[in-house]
Amino acid sequence: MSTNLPEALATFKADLVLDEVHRRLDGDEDPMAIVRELQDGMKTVGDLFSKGDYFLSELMMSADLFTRTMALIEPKLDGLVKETIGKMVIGTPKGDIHNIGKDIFIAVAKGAGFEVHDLGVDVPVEKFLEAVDQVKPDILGFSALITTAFEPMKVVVETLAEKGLRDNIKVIVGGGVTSATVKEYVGADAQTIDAVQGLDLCRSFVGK
Ligand code: B12
Repeated sequence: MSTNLPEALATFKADLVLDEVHRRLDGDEDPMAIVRELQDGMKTVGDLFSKGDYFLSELMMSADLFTRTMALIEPKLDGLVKETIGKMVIGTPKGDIHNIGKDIFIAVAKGAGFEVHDLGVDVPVEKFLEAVDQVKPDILGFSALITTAFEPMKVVVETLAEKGLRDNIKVIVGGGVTSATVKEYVGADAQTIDAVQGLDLCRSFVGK
C-alpha cells in the first residue's frame, strides 16, 4: 500500500517518508512528481504555521525532512546533458534564508545543461549586481519565500535598467509567496512556483 507522502511529511513520519521515496525512485517514478507531492506537504505545514497550529520547531522539522528526501532525489534530477545551454545567476534576496526551493530549481536547471552560479541565501543587492557584471548571465533568477524579499529584487532590476544592462538579461522570480503581481512589482520577465515550469521558461529565454 502506498503512503500518502504530503500527509506523512506534514506529520514528520520520517521513516515512512524516506521509505516511500526510496520505493518510488526504485520504481522509476518521475522524480519531479515526487518533489511536487513533498511540496504539497510543505504547503500544509506552512498553512498550519499561519493558523498558529504549528510553530517554528515544526517548520524546521519539516524542512529537515524535506532536505533529507532531496538528498535521495537530486541525483535522479541530474540529466545526461553535458552541453551548456546558458548561464544563470541565482540567489535568495537579502532578509530571506529559505533555500530548499532554490536548490531544487538549481538541480533541475543544472540537469538540463544550464551553468548555474548560486549566490546562496540572504544575498545583498550589491552581490547580485556584482555577479551579473562578472558572470554576464543570460538569466538572473530570484527565489523568494518571504514578502520582505520583494523590495531588494525590485532594486536589483531597477539598478540594472539604470546601468543599461536590463535588456541583456532575462529575470525570473520563483518561490511559494510569489505571483504575477510580484512579477510586475519587481519588473521581472517571468514568475513561477514550479521548478519544471521555471525550467521551460528559462529554456525558452535561451532559445532551447
Ligand atoms: C521550510 C520553511 C522554513 C524553514 C526554511 C528552511 C530552509 N532551509 O529553506 C525555516 C524553519 C528556517 C523557516 C524560517 C522562517 N519562515 Co518559513 N517556511 C517554510 C515553509 C513551511 C516551506 C518552504 C519550502 O521550503 N517549500 C517547499 C519548496 C520546494 O517550495 P518553493 O520554495 O516554493 O520552491 C518551488 C518553486 O517555487 C520553485 N522555485 C523556488 N525558487 C525558485 C527560483 C526560480 C528562479 C525558479 C524558476 C523557481 C523557483 O521551485 C521549487 C520546486 O518546484 C513555508 C510555507 C510554504 N507554504 O511555502 C514557510 C514560509 C515561507 N515561512 C514563513 C515565515 C514567516 C518564516 C519566518 C519569518 C518564521 C519566523 N517567525 O522566524 C522565518 C524566516 C526566516 C528568514 N529570514 O527567511 C512564511 C512567509 C510568509 C510571508 N508571506 O512572508 C511562510 C509562507 C509560512 C507561512 N504560511 O506563514 N521557514
